[in-house]
Amino acid sequence: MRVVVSIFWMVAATAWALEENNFFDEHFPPLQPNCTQSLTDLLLLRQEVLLKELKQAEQVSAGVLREIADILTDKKNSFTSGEVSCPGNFRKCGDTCLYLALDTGVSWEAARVFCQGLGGDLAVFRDANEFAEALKYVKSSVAVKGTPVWVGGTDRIEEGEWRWVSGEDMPRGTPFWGDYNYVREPAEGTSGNCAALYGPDGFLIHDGVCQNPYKPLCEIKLINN
Ligand SMILES: [Ca+2]
Repeated sequence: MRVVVSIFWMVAATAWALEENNFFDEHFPPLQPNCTQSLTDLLLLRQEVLLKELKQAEQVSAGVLREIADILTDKKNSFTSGEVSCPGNFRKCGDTCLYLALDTGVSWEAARVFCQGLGGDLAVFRDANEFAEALKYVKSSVAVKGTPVWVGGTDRIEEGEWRWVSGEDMPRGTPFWGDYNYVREPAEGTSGNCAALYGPDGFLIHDGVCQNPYKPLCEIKLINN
């Protein structure tokens, strides 16, 4: 019992001594203004780290967006710059695809069916540029300069009313139509109702006999044309 009482008094005395010497305050001081400052610094540091992370994420996102933009630009360029390929034996001429079937010699109507079987029709020339591009291709393709070539024009429905197979009116005169014996074509009347590129006249257009076996000049239009 004496031992227990002694221990109690020792503990009480120690507690009183600690209180008197401000032991607790020395080891666990109250918050000071500089502590608040440290907390502010910590929050600012955290904000700075977060901002850096955001900036890195932003840079990565910007990089990905640039890649996507480059791919889309390449796709757009390949689509608009004429890299769209022509099918089979067709060759790109200006804004369209042409195929001169040199192994085929048939009537104008059979030539048209032949081209339609390839997914196109006999070639038409909406302006002088298209005509020039087609002539360049035809002249580079034929070995025999006299080879006559069918194109998609006719006045079979009404004599003298020349129309493309696309339904549009055919232009007259230069640079499309040629001359025969110093007479401007078309000049064959009802005996010549189908349009042909006539080799001896530089492949300018002449009105030919529709049953003659000429070579089909087929055309397939490009998707964006
Ligand atoms: Ca005619």
